Amino acid sequence: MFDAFTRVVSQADARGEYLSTAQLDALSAMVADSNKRMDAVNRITSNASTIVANAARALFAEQPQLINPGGNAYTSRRMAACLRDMEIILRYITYSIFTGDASVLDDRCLNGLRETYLALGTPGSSVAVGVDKMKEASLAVVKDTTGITPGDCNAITAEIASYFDKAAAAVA
Ligand code: PEB
Repeated sequence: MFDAFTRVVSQADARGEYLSTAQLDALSAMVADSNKRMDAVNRITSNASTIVANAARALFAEQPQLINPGGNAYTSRRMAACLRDMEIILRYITYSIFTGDASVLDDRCLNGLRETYLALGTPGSSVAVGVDKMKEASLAVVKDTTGITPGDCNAITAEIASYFDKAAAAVA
């Protein structure tokens, strides 16, 4: 598991080189902007259950066959498993946003997930739609300017979007 700092160190070490100016500048920019990162993690974390519930509701409204008899989220046991899966994915995405690196999401959540869904007969493409809905909801809470000093959040929101896209692509 890497974060943005250890990843750069690992890459430099693999080449036997000192950290480059470009690497130091990039990390320095990341530190300078870290309040945005912390705010984003905090906002998504504090709204996690709403984000998951609304995304699931929207997914089932679009794909009602999932909750009809015989569907992949039919019975409360499967519904609970589905909501839990979405919550797990969102949690690992918040870790990646915090560390500025996708490896925790890759290694501990997405690795083998496609195969797990195949084995379970759970439609990965539907999970991907759920993840996409969590992305929209999460970006909406992150971009909400109520009660904050407005600033340029394009870099952090693009990075956040990339973690959701990675999770959706891993199971689609
Ligand atoms: C992944 N999900 C399920 C299982 C596992 C995961 C390992 C099998 C064991 C169990 O049922 O608990 N676990 C999950 C995960 C990690 C992990 C992400 C990462 C670390 O350890 N059903 C739907 C929707 C979708 C869904 C499309 C969006 O209709 C999910 C939610 N996952 C779903 C369902 C099951 C499941 C299990 C319904 C139960 C499948 C079944 O038993 O039939």
